[in-house]
Amino acid sequence: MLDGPDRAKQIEGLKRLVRDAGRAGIPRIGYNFSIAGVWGWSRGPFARGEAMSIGLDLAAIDPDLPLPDGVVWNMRYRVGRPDASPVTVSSDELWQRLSAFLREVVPVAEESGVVLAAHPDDPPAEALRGTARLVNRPEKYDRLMDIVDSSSNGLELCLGSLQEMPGADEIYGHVRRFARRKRIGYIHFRNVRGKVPNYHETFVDDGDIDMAEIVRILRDENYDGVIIPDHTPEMSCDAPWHAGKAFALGYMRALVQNAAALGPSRTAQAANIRVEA
Ligand SMILES: [Mn+2]
Repeated sequence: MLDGPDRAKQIEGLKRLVRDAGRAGIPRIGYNFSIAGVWGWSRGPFARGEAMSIGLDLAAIDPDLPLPDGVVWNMRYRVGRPDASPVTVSSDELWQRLSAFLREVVPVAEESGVVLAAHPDDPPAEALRGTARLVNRPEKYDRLMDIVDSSSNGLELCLGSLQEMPGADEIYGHVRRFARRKRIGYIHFRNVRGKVPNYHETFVDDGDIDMAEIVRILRDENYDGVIIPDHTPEMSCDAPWHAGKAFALGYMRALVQNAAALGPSRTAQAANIRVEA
C-alpha cells in the first residue's frame, strides 16, 4: 500500500499467503486496501434503546489529522522518525498501487482456488488523514472488478459501508449488479442510518436498508455465498457484544430461511442492468 522499498518482498509474502490459504481449503480472503483504515468513528448511545453503537460525524473531527509516521491502518509497522513529513497519497496513486497488487496477486489466487474479497472504505469519506480513499462510491467497486476480470477478483460486500456512501441512489441496484456479476466473495450484513458525512450504525432491522429486500435480491440472483454479521450495536447485559451479534445472526437466519416466502422483490423493475461481457 505504501509502495516502499520492501514492496517486492511483501508481494511475494502475500502470494505465499494466498497459496497457503488455497492448500488449507480457505476459499476467500477479505482485505481492505486502505492506508488510513477504519478511523474517525465515535461511540455513543446511537442505536435503538440507546444501545451503544458507532457513528461518524465528519464535522466533529479533523479528517485531515496527519497519520503518525510509521503507522498504516491504525497499526505501527516501524518506529516513527521525529522529523518525517506526513504521508499523503492521491487517488490516482492509490488506484495505481491497487492495480499493481491485483495484477500480481489475482493470478495466484486463481491458481489457488481462492477469491480475494475487497472491503470498501469504512468510513467511505473522500479522503482521510491526507490519504485518498479507494472504494468510497458504489461505481468504484466496478472499477476495481474491471482491473482484473477474474472470478478471483471479488468483493467483501459490506452493505453498511455501501449504504453510507454519499449520493441519492439506492443500494439495491448496486447489490443486484454485483450479485449478477458473480463477484461477491461474501457479505457483511449490517445496517446504518444516514450517510457520509453523518451516520450511525443501527441494529440490523432498524436502519435505512430494507434487509428483506437485500435477501430477495440475493435469492433472485442465485447468490450462493456466505452472509455474515458485521459490527452490531451492543446490548445492555453482561455480554453486550455477543448479544448484539446473536440478535443479528437470528434475524439474518430468519430472513434466509424464509427467503422464498418474502414475496417478489420490490426493486426488480429497476433490475434491467447491463453487465459487460
Ligand atoms: Mn464491513
